[in-house]
Amino acid sequence: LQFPARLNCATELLDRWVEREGQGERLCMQAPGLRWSYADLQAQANRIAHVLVQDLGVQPGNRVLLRGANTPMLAACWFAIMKVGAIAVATMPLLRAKELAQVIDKAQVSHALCDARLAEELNLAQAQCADLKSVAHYMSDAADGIEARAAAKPASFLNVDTAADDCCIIAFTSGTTGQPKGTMHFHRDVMAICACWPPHVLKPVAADIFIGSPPLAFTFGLGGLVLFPMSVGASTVLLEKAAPDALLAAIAQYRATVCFTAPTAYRAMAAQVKQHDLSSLRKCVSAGEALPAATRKLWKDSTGIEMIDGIGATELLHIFISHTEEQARPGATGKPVPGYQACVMSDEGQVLPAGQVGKLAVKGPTGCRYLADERQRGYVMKGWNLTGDAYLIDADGYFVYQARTDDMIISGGYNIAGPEVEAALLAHPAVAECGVIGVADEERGQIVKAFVVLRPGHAEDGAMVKTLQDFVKATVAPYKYPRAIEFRASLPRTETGKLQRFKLKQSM
Ligand code: 3UK
Repeated sequence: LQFPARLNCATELLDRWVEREGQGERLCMQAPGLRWSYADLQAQANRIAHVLVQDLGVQPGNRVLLRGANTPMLAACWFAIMKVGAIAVATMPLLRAKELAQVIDKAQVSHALCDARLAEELNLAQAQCADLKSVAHYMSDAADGIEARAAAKPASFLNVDTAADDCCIIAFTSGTTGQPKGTMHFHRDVMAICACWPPHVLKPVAADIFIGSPPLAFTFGLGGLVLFPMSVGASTVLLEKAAPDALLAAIAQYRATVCFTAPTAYRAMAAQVKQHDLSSLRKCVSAGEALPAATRKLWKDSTGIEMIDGIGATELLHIFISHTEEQARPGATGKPVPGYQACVMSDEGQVLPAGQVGKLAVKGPTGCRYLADERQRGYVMKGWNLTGDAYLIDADGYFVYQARTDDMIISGGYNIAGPEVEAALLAHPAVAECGVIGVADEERGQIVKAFVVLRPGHAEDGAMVKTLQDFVKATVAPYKYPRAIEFRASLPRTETGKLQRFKLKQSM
């Protein structure tokens, strides 16, 4: 992949369609009650860029925090930040003041653009943060709100002439343990992810209508719901609320063709597809955590669609191992995305042969650059990014996910991957969701314990425990069966749909 030395991703993803391709009138973004063409988004981003420079004093290289649910205004603010050569620090809508303050301090955020409806926690954070000079609000009818200021500005803006390797994104990992880590990405990284996975795996076309649930502060959402559709001149639907039922209704309403969400959401949606017209849907992408074979099958049986699984990471910006629908192999994540290389390594850094479980190592046009964090040394070794996942490669070169390396369960001398036991449990019709962890045991070191959410109409009793244990023993090696099963009404998950195993462990 070659990029010119000077590159601004807003020029390539947004202005290009209006100025070079003469496609300004094409539909770009929709939300309830709103339809923006590429020209509309460009004009809005340009006006906000003027607000940033003239009213707020943002300079190239400044870090600008974004806070808001998925909306076209959030996307317009993101492009405005790119246009002025600043760095977008997008944050999850549910973050509280303390977490926002950590992000502001760590990333040395000087300015913030915030959905007025989420102002409170950021105000509390600002009171503790000396770096943060100004907070401006959008979705507000105040006279000093972003919309009012923007309306008074010209609709054209000359983008700052950034270098391809100027930083433009600081994305924070969710940080299940310890302080959240900021990862830096350049303008060329943004263009690199658009050039790798979409054309080789997703194969979107300009007529596609993208939709999904991941927040734009999660790079899965930024890529899937903004960058990828715009890289081919397609359109996107941005939903503030995208719980499974709302997402299904929106797919039908907007006649969406490409959906991005997490495995658990597909599982929940599969149970309700009958109530909705999903005939427009063409491609369904699953990422964030492993896609169990049972969930893939459930979705295929209920919609006829073969899902596209892909593993990505904030550190690598987007998906690096995946597969097309034709190459789908239940239980496997796929093969390295063209442009990326991947292998499985021993703890000593030796490349392991097929069939052996080890550490996933990835190399490609994007990679990890932690912002001032000593954990960089643990993540990147000799140019290989170590994602913290245990994988094996099967005889046909497919990468098969095992577990997060620190989640491997060691019981009676056996290594057991919790997700494999979860996948076995999820194949049982009574199981809605489950999570498997290792819990300390005097005799075996650890034992396998499953937390199970049952579908309505099933009894949480000893007979069900026995049924599920026997069911698992019938499909995986018997030593992996969950010796303990606890029923729960729900499981702890992050805003990105990931099971929080550490919370299950803490609850013991
Ligand atoms: C896990 C998966 C198995 C894996 C992400 C797509 O999830 C994303 O980024 P995060 O930084 O987490 C990274 C970690 O999540 N994971 C993600 N996808 C899969 N495990 N199968 C999968 N398909 O442990 C990985 O190391 O939150 C996903 C695009 C962009 C992203 N940032």
